[in-house]
Amino acid sequence: MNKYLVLENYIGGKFVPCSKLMDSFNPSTGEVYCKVPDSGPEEVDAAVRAAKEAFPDWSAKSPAERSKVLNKLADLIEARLEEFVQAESNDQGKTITFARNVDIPRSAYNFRFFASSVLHHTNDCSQMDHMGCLNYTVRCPVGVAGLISPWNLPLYLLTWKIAPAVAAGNTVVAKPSEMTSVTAWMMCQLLEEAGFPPGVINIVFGTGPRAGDALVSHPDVPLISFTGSTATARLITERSAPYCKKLSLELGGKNPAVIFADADMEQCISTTVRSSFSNQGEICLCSSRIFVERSIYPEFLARFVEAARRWKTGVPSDPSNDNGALISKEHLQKVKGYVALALEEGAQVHCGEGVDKLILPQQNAGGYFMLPTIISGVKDSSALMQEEIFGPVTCVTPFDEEEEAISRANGVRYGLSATVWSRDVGRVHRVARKLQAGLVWTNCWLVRDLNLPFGGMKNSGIGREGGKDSYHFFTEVKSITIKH
Ligand code: TXE
Repeated sequence: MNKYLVLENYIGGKFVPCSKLMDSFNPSTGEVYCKVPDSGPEEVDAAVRAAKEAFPDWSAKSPAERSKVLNKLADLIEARLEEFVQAESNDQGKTITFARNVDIPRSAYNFRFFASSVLHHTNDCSQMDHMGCLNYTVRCPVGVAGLISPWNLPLYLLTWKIAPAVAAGNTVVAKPSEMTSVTAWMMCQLLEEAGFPPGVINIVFGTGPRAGDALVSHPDVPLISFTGSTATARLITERSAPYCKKLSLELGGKNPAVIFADADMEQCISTTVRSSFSNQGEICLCSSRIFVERSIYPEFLARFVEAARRWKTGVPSDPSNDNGALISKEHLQKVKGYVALALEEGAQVHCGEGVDKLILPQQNAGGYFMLPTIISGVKDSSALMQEEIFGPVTCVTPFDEEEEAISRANGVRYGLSATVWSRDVGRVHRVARKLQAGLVWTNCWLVRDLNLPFGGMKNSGIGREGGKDSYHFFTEVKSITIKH
């Protein structure tokens, strides 16, 4: 018997072994957790052919028929919730609690939500001035959708793409991150029982430069939905340009929290700790630049540091821990590198890395852990304030005027999300409208409704996902005119 899980691609309704395998690690121990196919153009091509073959029948089904299958898959994921939770935590390093409360229930809910929302879209119909003509629109699925997802919320972000794509009648070839493939593979084991015909959902495992690139540059994949880094999005844009593919790009962020003196301090601090450090800071929506009005700055900083120290980091399987391990050794080094840079630049590290000590059990000594770290005294032009760190590191800085805070908050190339804290209703509306971000939360963070548009401005992406927006992305509109 194998010591590790050995994953296989899922193509045309069958598990297909891959001749080349690579190691994937358990971030909390640093040990190999599973072997993942290192697929290339050949495997991707086989998956695209299967998806192409399945498209005519799947797209001809009524939304209600497709919806039934999606709902059944949600039931099956929920029935095996604990197995998925354990696997996601082992594979990604996140706490069992986060996987149990967020990743897996929301993955199942993605199928339920899009199973329902696809039943409620309507089309337009217009009486035209011209020669008594009538126009109506229809929306058609696009074909084979290429879906590429990252490692921070593995099954959740993968199903956030698969569910709307197949609900709208497309067939898919999906490539999860090579670092977190296990829950996608587990989901493949449920597809037949859920009622998905072979070829509707195909999953090919592998790296970005091989499997990902083969998918992006495949001529029979007219649409790519990608979540990941801005650098990779640039490559994807270039590689898909010769085929004029439809692209949706959900990228990184450098999200500001703007905190005014009249904010509810208690609520603001507990939420900002959560928004800065949840899931080890490995969420594209995490706050990483905290602008605080000068009159409350000393008090805020002291209480924020105190609260961050209470945010418990440790073994992911311990439900009392708030944070687990970061995704990889390389990523941990990169994140720690930013703290070293802060010290070189003369900034002050208040807690976490280099200040506090993390004690771990012997078997986790090789894991990729890091404590929540708060830094002040950083210039806005520093890499710490400009680049996405994607770890448990956040910078705090004072401001004097509302306009100053807005302009500094907007002074980065990203524009994904922002939070604004104030009891002044006029101010929160005013500031929210001026912030360059696709999502603004006032006096809260990460309150989500899947109907609402999700996505970023500037270098944080192109397009929006969620309810109607996902439906529009995964379909083409056709305008039909009839002379009567
Ligand atoms: O992302 P990549 P990485 C940010 C975050 C993080 C940084 C790097 O700042 O530190 O990106 O992470 C696939 N063609 N985010 O290197 O490489 C890859 O296999 C096609 C923000 O892991 O963008 C994986 O499936 N595909 C973010 C996916 O792209 C390619 C979440 C994302 O990997 C490819 C993750 C290629 N040439 C990282 N190269 C967010 N917005 O939530 C890679 N991939």
